[in-house]
Amino acid sequence: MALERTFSIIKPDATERNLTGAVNAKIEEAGLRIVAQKRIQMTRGQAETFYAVHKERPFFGELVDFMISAPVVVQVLEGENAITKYRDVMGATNPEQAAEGTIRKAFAKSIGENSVHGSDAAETAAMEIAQFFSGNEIVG
Ligand code: RTP
Ligand code: MG
Repeated sequence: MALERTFSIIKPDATERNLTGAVNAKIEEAGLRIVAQKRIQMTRGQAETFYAVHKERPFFGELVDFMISAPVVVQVLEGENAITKYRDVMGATNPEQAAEGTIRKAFAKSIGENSVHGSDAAETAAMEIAQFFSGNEIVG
């Protein structure tokens, strides 16, 4: 299979606890390559756009408030089957259901403050990457 790219966010609960390197170690151990990365303070507008698919959900306001509560690290990850592979490495949304060895099992605090985001499909990966990175910032 050809190389694929996915979009990742190391969320505020993880950056606040200085876990950026620990999360990146799990990403790299899984065979994914970090081909773009920057630490940013998301604006409310950026967070609302990013999670627009969830805007009717009861947790939307809480989710946006959380995503702007501290800096995040946005990333592009590259590898074979990167989208599915990263979802596997992340573990289930709710850390209580996340498998042993996954990022969320190791680090997530709750279903809301769950340490990482990863794209769920090729189309969303392309959209999410384009929201935060220009082409010349990604070096594969
Ligand atoms: P993500 O989009 O962040 O990678 O997470 P996901 O696919 O595993 O989960 P999704 O259903 O897309 O939910 C997006 C994020 O919203 C927060 N959430 N809070 N309080 C709640 O019940 C609740 N449910 C979801 C989480 O931060 C989740 O990652
Ligand atoms: Mg999702």
